[in-house]
Amino acid sequence: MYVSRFSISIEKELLEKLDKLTRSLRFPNRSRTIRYLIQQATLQKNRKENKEMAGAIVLIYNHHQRELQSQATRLQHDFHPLILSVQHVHLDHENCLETLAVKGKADELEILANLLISIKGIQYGTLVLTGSL
Ligand code: NI
Repeated sequence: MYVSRFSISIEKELLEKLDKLTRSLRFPNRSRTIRYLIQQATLQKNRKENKEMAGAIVLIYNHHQRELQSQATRLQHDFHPLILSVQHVHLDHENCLETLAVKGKADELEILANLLISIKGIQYGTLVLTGSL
């Protein structure tokens, strides 16, 4: 990948903030932090503009909860075009961790995630959108 160099002018306070951020993110240099900030801003913009995105829905639940698994499976079938894969891990005797790799319009992914997360008995759920396509 071709890398460009450029110089920027910013206030001293802002530069201190950039360095503080670089340290707290444990990035090796300012360039890495600026690259990260551009990626985050682009991600937010793409999400707002309902672009095609990829990511994961992560759920934790107790599999003894009645109806939960059949409800979750029904929903996953209803939204099957958005779901690329499902990984189910038995965390311990009761708890399961399910990770759905998803791809689709940001709004649709959000609807699917919220429907899954709001199923009675889901202890934890989150949607992570990492890239746009
Ligand atoms: Ni399980």
